[in-house]
Parts: sequence; C-alpha cells; structure tokens
Amino acid sequence: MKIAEYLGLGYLEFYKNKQMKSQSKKGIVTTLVVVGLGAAAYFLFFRNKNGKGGGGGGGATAELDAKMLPIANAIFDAMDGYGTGEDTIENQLKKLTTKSEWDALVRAFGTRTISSGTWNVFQADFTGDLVSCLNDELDSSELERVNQILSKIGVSI
Ligand SMILES: [Ca+2]
Repeated sequence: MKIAEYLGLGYLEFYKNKQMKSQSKKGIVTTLVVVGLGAAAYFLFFRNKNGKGGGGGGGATAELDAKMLPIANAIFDAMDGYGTGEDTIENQLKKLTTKSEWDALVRAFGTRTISSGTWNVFQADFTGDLVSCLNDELDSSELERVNQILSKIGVSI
C-alpha cells in the first residue's frame, strides 16, 4: 500500500467516522425534538382535558356559561336585598330553551350570597347555589310557577 493510499484510506476512515458521529448527533437532536414535541402535545392535551373536567374551561361549555351569565346576574339582582322580584325571575327563566342552558345557568350563578336587606336584623343573608337561593327566596306558590316554567325543559327544583 502506497503511503498516499494509506493516507487516503485513513482520511476515508476519518471521514466515515465523522459522518457517523454527526449522524448520531443528528439522531440525538431529532430524538430530543420528537420527545420534546411529544411532551408538549401531551401536556397541552392533558391540560385541556383537565380544564374541561375542572373549572369549566372547555370551549362550547364556557361559551354557554358566559351566555347564561346575564340571566344569572338578573336573577341574583331580583333576589338580592329586601323583597324578591318574582316577575323578573320568571321572565329570565322563560328565556331558557334547553336543559343544557339551565345547567350552564347554574354554573354561571355559582355560589352567591343574597343579602336579606341592608340593616335587616330579622333575617340573615343567605349563601348558596341557584337552586337553594331560589328555594330560600320564593314561597311555595312562586316555586310552583317556577317549576312549571322549568318543566318545559325537563328541570325541577
Ligand atoms: Ca330578597
């Protein structure tokens, strides 16, 4: 073997080695990128799934809850303080067209404290969800009317 050949072979070996190294480097980088993307995708999916199960995150549900918020607020205002705006409560509940909307309304209402009225020492404030607040504010004949309205969407309180 001529020295030039020897050098050439040596160079070829050196070159092959270098390529293999850079290929395995590329392989490691690719693996890291794939693992990273996988982890990111998993994290996003997991967080999304969690959001839906938890505090009412997910798209359509959150949208419907937001749509029901003005109704929840109007019903709250009708109950808050002295007296009760029965007509307002009934008119607001008549806006509901599906049980899903009722469920969204209950979520939008959440838990609230209804003032019994400023300086009302005869009755304590009431804290609860929509159903328990309505039960606290309405008398039996008013509740009957409310249930008649809600029966059209398959709800009874
Ligand atoms: Ca009241």
